[in-house]
Amino acid sequence: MSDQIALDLEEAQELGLKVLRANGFNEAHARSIMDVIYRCQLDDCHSHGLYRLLICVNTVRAGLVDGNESVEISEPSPASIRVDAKNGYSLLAFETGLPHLIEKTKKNGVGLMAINNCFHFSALWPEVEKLSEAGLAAMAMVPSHAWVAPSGGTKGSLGTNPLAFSWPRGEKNPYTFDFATSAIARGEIELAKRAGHPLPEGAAIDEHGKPTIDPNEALKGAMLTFGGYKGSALSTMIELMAGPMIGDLTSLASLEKDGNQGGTPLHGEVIIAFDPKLLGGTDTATNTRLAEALFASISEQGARLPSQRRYAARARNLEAGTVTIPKQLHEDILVLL
Ligand code: NDP
Ligand code: PYC
Repeated sequence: MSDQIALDLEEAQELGLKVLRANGFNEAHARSIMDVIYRCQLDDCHSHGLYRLLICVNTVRAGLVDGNESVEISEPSPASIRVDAKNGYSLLAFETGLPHLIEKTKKNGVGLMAINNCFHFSALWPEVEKLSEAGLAAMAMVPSHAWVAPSGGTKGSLGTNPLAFSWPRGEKNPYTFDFATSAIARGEIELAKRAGHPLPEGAAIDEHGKPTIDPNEALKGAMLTFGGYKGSALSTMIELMAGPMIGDLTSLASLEKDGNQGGTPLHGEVIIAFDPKLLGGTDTATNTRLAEALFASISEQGARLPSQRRYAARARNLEAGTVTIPKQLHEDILVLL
């Protein structure tokens, strides 16, 4: 018998909204959170899909995140906006700031949105993808909790620090990637623990600094960066850009503030958008041709573009009208109502 259950698309969204409302999130927060959780589940991004409801509820029940606070927008400079999430989840802040970021980027060629004081649990691709739907290129980055050892070290200094990038392609799906700078995301370790599966080699060390594939030992020890010192440096850049540069916390400070309560990380996020039409000069047709020739050169040799798996999963799930999750996760979600 299968240990998976298929949920109707509407049923999955309604279930998530009900859980969030029942646990003290107002309508605006619940909808902005569920929008991203649903998009992830639809694209089979399981570590940041319906599983995240458990984390959201855990964090609100611990009295950490505010599910009712409104956000506040200010304008530190002509090309930037700041959205204070006031200890709410980042997603309402992002949604509120998005039209302002698009407007500024289309006016100045470059625009920056700093989100401050936000609890953050979500994947970043839905955000950069929305900017590409508006014809813009974009990057987004966040710290998390200091679970990741720097290359050459054995203790957590860095977060799992995802970096997302998206490039608009007109009517086609954008070229988008979104990955943790740790070898795997923390969410993958949590899912491996729930499923009783081992981790891939090279993702984590135990509390004594020895390599481990046991998710329980990894959660007590430290995670490793992808690409050795290169991932370590990229991750450090993200700490600086989405931390002190926008007046917010590093992953070290976020973990310290949490004080072992097991809450979602609390810090800032930075999103930078670019308008290729304004920055690329007048020959837009050549620019588009060059970019498309690059994508074709990658695909034509059998390599895949990032997000290709996601877009295929989206098409498949939309066609079926369902998303599929483990039965145990479904039961754990129902308990939250
Ligand atoms: P993955 O390793 O699953 O994927 C990373 C990216 O690489 C995706 O865009 C993926 O596309 C692409 N990719 C994977 N395999 C290939 C391949 N063979 N060829 C070309 N491209 C490929 O992601 P992670 O586990 O590192 O991260 C998962 C999610 O976790 C991200 O969405 C991230 O934002 C989120 N996260 C959030 C954090 C937070 O603090 N908010 C912290 C850390 C992670 P595809 O999806 O199509 O496979
Ligand atoms: O999967 O590493 C992760 C993560 C951290 C915060 C949200 N997701």
